[in-house]
Amino acid sequence: MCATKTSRAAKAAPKGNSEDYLRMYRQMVRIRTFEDNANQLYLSAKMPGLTHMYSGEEAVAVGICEALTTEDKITSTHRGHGHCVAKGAEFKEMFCELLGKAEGYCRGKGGSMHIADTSNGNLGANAIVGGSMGIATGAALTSKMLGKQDVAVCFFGDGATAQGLWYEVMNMAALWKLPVIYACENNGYSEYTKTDEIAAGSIRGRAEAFGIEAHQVDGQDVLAVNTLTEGLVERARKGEGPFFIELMTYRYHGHHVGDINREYYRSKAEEKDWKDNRDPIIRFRGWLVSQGLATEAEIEALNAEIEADAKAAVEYALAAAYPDGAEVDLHVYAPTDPSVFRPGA
Ligand SMILES: Cc1ncc(C[n+]2csc(CCOP(=O)(O)OP(=O)(O)O)c2C)c(N)n1
Ligand SMILES: [Mg+2]
Repeated sequence: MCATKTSRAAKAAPKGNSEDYLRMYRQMVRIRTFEDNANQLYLSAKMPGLTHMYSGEEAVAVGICEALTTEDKITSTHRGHGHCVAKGAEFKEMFCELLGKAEGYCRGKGGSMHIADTSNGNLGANAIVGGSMGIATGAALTSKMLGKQDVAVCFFGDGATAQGLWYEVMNMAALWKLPVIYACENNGYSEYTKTDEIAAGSIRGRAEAFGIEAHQVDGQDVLAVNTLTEGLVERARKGEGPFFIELMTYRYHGHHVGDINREYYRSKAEEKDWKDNRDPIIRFRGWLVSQGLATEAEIEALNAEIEADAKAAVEYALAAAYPDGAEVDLHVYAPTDPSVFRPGA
């Protein structure tokens, strides 16, 4: 089951009913379940290449994407499965993409680090750290030039703030008041290095230097993330953007699935503390039950249903066909007809 798709009209209904909360829980569990199954595929040597797990950061993607409509755009990172699921993607097409199968979102030619789902406004993951900053800013410029009210959210990590591109696009976005939200997932690490050891000053301060309103939020609290983002998205639609959000979060796995011996750069005690005391799914599950919005039995049933969906999608993807070798160049290069780049031409 995927999240209910929302048009802008439907989104006008205020948040706060049990359906919204349960959908957020479902989406976070779908991300965690997807990642657990993807990790298994890697460990059993059924998936080509490496992949970067989003487990632990679910409240960031879900809290933000739940504030967006299908027409709003996102750009994603090398750790992009969570963004893709949260923006409305289906397990089957995602697993097919990870396995290089023809029914994948990019016909198996993108893989984990380039997965895109333009039908849901996901302009794609990017293996180039910070590479999607220009794309999101361009999407926001397009929205403004076409007189639309679509917002673009740019997901990136703390390490990506070292990229010069961010400073170029923030300057442009601030000058032209573009409807873009820069969402920095600060998980404390850039590959195997603590961010504190490589980043001078505060990350928020860098956005503020361009006159951009900057916020920090607990990225393990889906409701806090969602409430903040809802407000900023509405203001961005009115031309009050751009905005910056620093989301304090943590990745549970290594930098990538092959990074299993991590003690030389972070302790097991630190990992345990985040998992035991700040897990976004456990926290939200407890809140749902305490508010009488779901029983433990209903939550267990939902978890089991999602697990079954994932297993079925994995089986489907494993059996699915690879793209035809004759199509190796198809859908890889941009169209050469320049008129496709001119709106209205
Ligand atoms: C331009 C570029 N430089 C370096 C790399 C190698 N690299 C891949 S991920 C990564 C760290 C990214 O850290 P962060 O932005 O914090 O994201 P996280 O992995 O923590 O989600 C680096 C340096 C790359 N892929 N692209
Ligand atoms: Mg990081």
